[in-house]
Amino acid sequence: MRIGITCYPTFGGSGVVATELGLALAERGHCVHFISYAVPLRLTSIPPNIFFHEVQVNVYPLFQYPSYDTALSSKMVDVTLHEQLDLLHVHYAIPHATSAYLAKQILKTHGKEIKVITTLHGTDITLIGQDPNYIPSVEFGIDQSDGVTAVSDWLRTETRRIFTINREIEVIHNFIDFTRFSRKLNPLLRNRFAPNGERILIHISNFRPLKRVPEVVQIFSKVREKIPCRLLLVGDGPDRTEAEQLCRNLNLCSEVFFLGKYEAVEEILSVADVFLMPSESETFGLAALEAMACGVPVVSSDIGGLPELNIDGYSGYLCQLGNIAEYADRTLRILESDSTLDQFRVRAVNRAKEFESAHIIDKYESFYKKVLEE
Ligand code: GMT
Repeated sequence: MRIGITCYPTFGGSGVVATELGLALAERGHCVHFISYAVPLRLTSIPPNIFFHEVQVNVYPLFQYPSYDTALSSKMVDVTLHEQLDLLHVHYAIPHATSAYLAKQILKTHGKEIKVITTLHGTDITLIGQDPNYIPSVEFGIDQSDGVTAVSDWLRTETRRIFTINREIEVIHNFIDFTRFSRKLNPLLRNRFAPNGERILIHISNFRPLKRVPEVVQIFSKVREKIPCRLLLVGDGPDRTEAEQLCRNLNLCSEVFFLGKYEAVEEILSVADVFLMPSESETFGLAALEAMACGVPVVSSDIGGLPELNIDGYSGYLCQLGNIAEYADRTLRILESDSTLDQFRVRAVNRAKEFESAHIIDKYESFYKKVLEE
């Protein structure tokens, strides 16, 4: 198949999933053309069968808001015609679904039929998608797609609750590549953070308010009252300053490490003992899946799609949103002994294996075939 993939190229779950999917499809012999405003971050090389097309936005002085959506549609038309694409797969509905719809209509005037698939990831439905300024366009873009997928059962239900969508929504969960994500412990690195055998808690995100990073610090503060431990905070974003300030107020600066946008995520996960994810919204929780694949049990909130991934008392624990005492208690349960921690580690990996990439890529491939045949 010849597939166009559009996604946000920055750090963020939807871009990661789109890029890993494109790479896996290319390995299976499909021809994949990424269409976005920059090369996706996880596309660190351009292997065979992968191509990139940059969307150029004209910053004409009349435009207070340069129209990315229009430029994206035009690029989709151009690439589809010249590369003879069979389908456009857009990740994150806003504005990609409506741009793809427009491209499809333009292509009809050129005598070219193209199928459009939209994958819903998260805040495109749960947050920004619910802004009344966007709802009609988002709803239309999704409904006019030839195929729609969502990354969890919860997101499918939520999409149906918020929007009037007539189209079927297929659930295809996030996936994990075990050739990259598995526990490869670097004792020197672990020693750097925890030289006296302290336990290591970790959190990785883009530090947006919905990730509740200050709460991660509060949970850590409670856990360290009971056992010696350290906290690694990986990523960056709007709430970093507040989290840093909290560490200063609580006198935790020598025990909390802000590592910024650390690229070798699997390396840093491999030194950790518990992954904290107290998010107030999470449609699946790709970062938690990456942690589990590296043998790190997850203590997460019980909201959104997280219960479809993290099994309470097995791969980690699910806690009530905002209940800091409960998060701390569950973290301590996992860390109560080496043997308990080891059990959780093994079970976290076992659970992650259910989302192994080959199996999920099969699902995308079958879905593509089904949509193309309709
Ligand atoms: O909000 C983010 O963390 C980024 C966002 C995105 O769409 O880029 O991530 C969402 O998509 C991921 C991949 O499908 C999911 O694993 C995340 O749970 C989801 N994030 C949220 O729902 C907050």
